[in-house]
Amino acid sequence: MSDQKVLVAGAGKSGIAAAKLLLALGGEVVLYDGNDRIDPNKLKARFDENAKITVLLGELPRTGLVGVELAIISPGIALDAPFVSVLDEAKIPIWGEVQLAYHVAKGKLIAITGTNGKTTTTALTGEIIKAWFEEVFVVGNIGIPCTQTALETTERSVTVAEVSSFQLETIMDYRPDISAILNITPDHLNRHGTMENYIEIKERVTVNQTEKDCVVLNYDDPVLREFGEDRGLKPKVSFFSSRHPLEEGLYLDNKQIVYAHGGSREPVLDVRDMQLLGRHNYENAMAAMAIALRMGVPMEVICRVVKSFKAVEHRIEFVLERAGVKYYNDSKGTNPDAAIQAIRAMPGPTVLIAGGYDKQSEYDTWIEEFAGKVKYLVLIGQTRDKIAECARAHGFNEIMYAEDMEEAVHVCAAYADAGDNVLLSPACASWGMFDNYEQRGRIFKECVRGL
Ligand code: UMA
Repeated sequence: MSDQKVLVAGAGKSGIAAAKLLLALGGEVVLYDGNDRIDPNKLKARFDENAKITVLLGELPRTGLVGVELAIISPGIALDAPFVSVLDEAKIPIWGEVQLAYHVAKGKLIAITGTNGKTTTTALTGEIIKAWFEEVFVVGNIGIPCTQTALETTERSVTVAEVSSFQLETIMDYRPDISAILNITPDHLNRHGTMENYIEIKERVTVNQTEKDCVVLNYDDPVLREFGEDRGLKPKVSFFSSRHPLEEGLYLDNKQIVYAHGGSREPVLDVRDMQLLGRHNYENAMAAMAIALRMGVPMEVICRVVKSFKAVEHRIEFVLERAGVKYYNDSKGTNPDAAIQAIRAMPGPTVLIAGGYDKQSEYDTWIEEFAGKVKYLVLIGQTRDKIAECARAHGFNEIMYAEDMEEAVHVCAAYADAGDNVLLSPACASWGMFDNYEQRGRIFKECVRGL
């Protein structure tokens, strides 16, 4: 990549990390962002004074592409963004930021995707791998761009990456040694168009894998079961299941995780010894265990880490108890399916804060989960009216509106009785009111602590 002039699109975390990587490799960077309100001087100040970097903001002028040989695109940018057709016309190849990292990084790669649970599974897998290997990087959609650590990796490294559908859209020869697809339920359909397209993009994590590689799949997900049973699939398949005993793989039998292997069935872990709660988390744990087994980590090391692992921030995270009311932050519940898991995990009556950016999701199955659990629904954000209308259509009328998070938390505190739970689990993305789900979760926690 040395001496190449590369356009990096998007000046968020991924774009900055990709630009720094390209500069370190001796390239020249044109850093482009569609947001013309960004201060170009502040952006430039994030790089060395003499760095070979040009910043372009707003509409991309064709002249900005002179000499550009490659474009690296940030995950948040859809391929139908207007400037992408300019790149296509100029026949400039487009790689995702994750593909660039793959091109540069060394060592083993584990790539974890799925609609829900991938952050928890990535964090847990990272902990298990760290207990057995010396050089481990935990990166990707979890919050650290893959390009940020790519140059630090060596042949001895293991990179555990959470990869989103946004990131998989623009891979080229990306080939993880082990991939995992945890589940596929509707999400991001505003970007990917159809469910078929979304499924194809998720399954793309395996597209370059060979017989030497492995894919870990959820047997209970009909799409993934069929995918894993397809004889045309090249990587070896490891299934896990929380609903069916398996001949080979990890499955849940009542409270025991059982490892079925070569004709034997060995109970290896009692889920009551785990800190993580809920069936979805037992599935995440089994996926992480299957990955670690493929990496050669001994079962006793795996189980020790799984037992001690606590929930990640923003995923059904207990915040505090005040006046007998327990507050939980599930800001990572950014789609209805994830939000269903959070409602199911609540120990009793719940006042729920939801709403946000409209990803064209359907809310019916999520609202059906309210019965006997959700006492009041406090709505924020762009989707307020759509959710309220859907809730009323399902006979749920205990709905209140709040203008911001602070008001929402105060309404919850006023309406919750001792013994109730207050849960932020929006079923929507954060955009429009917040920069990202992390900021939304942190603001929620600040408001709760300020009560
Ligand atoms: N931008 C444009 N044109 C566009 C869209 C965006 O120029 O059409 C610019 C924006 O003005 C902004 C920049 O692109 O300056 C933002 O880039 P980005 O959205 O790719 O965000 P990053 O900061 O690089 O963060 C990304 C991931 N964000 C998204 O996928 C939206 C982060 O995942 C990830 O943690 C980070 O890379 C490191 O890998 C967040 C996310 O919401 C958590 N992911 C989705 C999810 O989990 O559901 C997929």
